Amino acid sequence: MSSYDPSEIEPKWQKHWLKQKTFKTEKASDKPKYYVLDMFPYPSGSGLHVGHPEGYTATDILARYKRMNGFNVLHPIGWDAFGLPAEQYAVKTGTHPRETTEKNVNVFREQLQMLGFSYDWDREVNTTDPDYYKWTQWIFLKLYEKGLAYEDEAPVNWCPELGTVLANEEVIDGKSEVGGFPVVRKPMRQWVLKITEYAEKLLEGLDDLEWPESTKEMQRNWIGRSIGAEIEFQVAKHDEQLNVFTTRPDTLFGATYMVLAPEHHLVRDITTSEQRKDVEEYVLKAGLKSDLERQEESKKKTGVFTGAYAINPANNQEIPIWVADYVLAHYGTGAIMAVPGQDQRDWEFAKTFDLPIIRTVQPPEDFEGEAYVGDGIAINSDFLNGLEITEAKSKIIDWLEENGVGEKSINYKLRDWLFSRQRYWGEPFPIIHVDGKPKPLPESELPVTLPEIDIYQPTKTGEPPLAKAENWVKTTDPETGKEALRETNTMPQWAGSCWYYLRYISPEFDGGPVESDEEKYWMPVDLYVGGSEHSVLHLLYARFWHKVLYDCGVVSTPEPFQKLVHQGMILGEMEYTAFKQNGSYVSAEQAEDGEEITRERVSETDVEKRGENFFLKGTDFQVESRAHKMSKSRGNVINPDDVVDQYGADSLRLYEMFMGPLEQVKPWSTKGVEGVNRFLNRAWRLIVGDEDEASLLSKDAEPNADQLKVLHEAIKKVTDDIENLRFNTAISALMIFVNEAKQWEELPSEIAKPFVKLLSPFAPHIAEELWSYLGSEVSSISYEPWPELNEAYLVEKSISYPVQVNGKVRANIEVPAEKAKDKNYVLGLAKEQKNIQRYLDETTIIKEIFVPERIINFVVK
Ligand code: ANZ
Repeated sequence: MSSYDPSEIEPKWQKHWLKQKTFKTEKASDKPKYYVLDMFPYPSGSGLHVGHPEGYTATDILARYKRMNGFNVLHPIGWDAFGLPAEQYAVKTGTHPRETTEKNVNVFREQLQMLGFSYDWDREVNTTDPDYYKWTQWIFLKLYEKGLAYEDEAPVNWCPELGTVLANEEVIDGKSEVGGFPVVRKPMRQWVLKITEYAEKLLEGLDDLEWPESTKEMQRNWIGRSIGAEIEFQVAKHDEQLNVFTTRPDTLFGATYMVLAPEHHLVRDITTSEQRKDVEEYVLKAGLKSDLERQEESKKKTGVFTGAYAINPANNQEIPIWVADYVLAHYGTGAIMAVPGQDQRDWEFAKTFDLPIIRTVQPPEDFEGEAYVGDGIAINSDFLNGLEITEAKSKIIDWLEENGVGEKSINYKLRDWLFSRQRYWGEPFPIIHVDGKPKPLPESELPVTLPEIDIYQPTKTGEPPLAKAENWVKTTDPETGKEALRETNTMPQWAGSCWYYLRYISPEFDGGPVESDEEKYWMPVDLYVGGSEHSVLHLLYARFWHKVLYDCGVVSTPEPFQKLVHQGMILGEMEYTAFKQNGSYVSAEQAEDGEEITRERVSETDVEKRGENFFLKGTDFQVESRAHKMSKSRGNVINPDDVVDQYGADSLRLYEMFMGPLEQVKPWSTKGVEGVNRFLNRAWRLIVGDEDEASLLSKDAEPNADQLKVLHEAIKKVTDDIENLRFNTAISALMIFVNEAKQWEELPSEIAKPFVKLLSPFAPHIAEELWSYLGSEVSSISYEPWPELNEAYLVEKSISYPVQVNGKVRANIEVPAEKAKDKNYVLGLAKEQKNIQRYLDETTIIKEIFVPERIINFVVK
């Protein structure tokens, strides 16, 4: 028989699956459903990287496993294809982003098919397809109808280099997340989505989701709910009130000054003429900084006095009002009461400007810090004195409410979502402007398709590229026939990925984004796998849209993704460094304080692992081991195509699942790929054989108890492990099976078949080939029933012990499994054997050696 050749069998089965539409998903039925979803890729120009197949193999294993367990499985894929790179490429080369996108999609599709993923290719979606974005626009109209989309002239994050506005989430340390270009604040007319209206629902919904706790926590922090109070301060000698939001109303007696954000509307009204010049200068400078810069903790506090005073409602004292940029315009009320005794930022500010500090919570005796933020008893606080913080809080809130100078209040850090971009390659808004006012287009006008243009570059003024498509921009209001202008902003890339999981359910449906009966059957997504970089943005935006669609009656579940798992990043190969001192090797640690140290890169084959550490082979010299992120500049990028060429797709799939727990960050290892490839070869030889090794397969042999036990142990472990997404240990169990089976005289078909089924979700090509070799009548293993566990076979009935006298085996005894570790019982039984008694008679036993479940040895004189 010929040996295992993935390059022959893999393309063969891939063609077969496509032609037979093996993985075509049935519509809603009586069968139980399982919806397993991948985060769809952005089809970049550089093709698939090894991180993609990690999550995609995990979901594919589940999809295949569930099909074999009788589930109707929805396992789709598509393309998140709007986005900046295709547009930047268009700016450079003039190639239409549509062309670039189509080309890249074709490459991605071929690569995914080459890996044998069991997607239903008839359900492929592409966010840039007008038949798709028609419904993205339709959802926007729903948001608009519900008052959740509005235009706002607001200071935005403007990135001159990219020529676009960015969402707060897309700005990191004052630079664009993509490209790292400087971002400045600039007022512009923008579309904004009122995600804040859903803050509470987005928080509550998290509780029942099976998501990583860390991801839920990130969303909670992002939403940032704080409970506190709003308090009114009268501005002295003015008819104005100053409202502040505070989470610590209990510290009101310690408020020694007030701070306004530079953008606060009162700044202009209350600043005295003596202070005017300084204040105006300060406000101007602050406007150029991003929120992040303004809040940097290490930063020295800056500020300026307005000349005005406020009256503390608790004790009627006048306290100065300052302007400082550590107070943000759009959080709370954009103004604070400053309590330097209890707040570190206020403490630093008070120290810088020599403002009074009053402690209102008693710090512990040994406290040496500055502001005291811990628990304690209220002091210097009149009627609050002696109360714990929580008691003091509710007492002062009651007092504020009774006196009409404040009330309990909840604040969220979450801001409304800036939803427009000055780009070409995005969804056009279904909006026209008539007499300068925005007006939604009727549904019958959808989709509003992107016009053809020649120049994709946004202008330096921030006017979007679409503004250049004059014939497109100028239109008429379909309802009144009046002249109108189209909206020229486009939606951000997040839009298409907010609802794509719904489109897969009924990709052809033309009566709405999703067909209702199908939606009721398939939703929610049972398992969603994707990178943790999406913990907040995509996963929060999608939940927001889903909740709006739920409130509109379009979907039937309040949450889209029931269970979520993040695959861990795959790093480059581990790099090893040995250390030399004066020309000879030393351990990495010894090298630290010595002189004349040189470092030497050594290869994986020159090191060995002991415990958690690596050593130069055969020595005690420890080497330093480190794995880095894959990057072009480091030259450690592994291309999945190369791995498939050399070892086959099944080896790549198996290896990525065998590397370690799915969620862990782990380094690539070529040796590891070779290892799983050897395993597949062994499995092949076991069943099919090759020139060097005969097959052990026997069509008529009856399985014996031992073989059944080995098989059912594998069934138990693999099944359990797949259910719990522990793919690495499932693969170990398959390896153990093969190693055991290799020692048998023959391999009964009735054992080989279930084994091949267990292997099939992991390595589907070789499994199909072996399945047909084993004489199957069906065209694919994909719908064969998953092997059923029979616990009865797992029970160990008896254990046999060789019994030695002075190291020579003189007898064998069978011990009931439940007594096999009972030393006295086993030794007693051994001594009763006639053949053993012969050797023990008339001599003395010096020593009895008992290795549980292994061996017995009597040492005699
Ligand atoms: C007085 C006080 C005393 C405060 C104290 C804290 C500690 P979170 O938990 O983030 O909601 N604050 C309110 N609005 C602000 C703004 N626009 N910019 C910067 N800081 C602002 O924090 C709420 C607290 O942050 C509020 O409670 C306020 O300071 C400050 F011992 O008021 B606190």
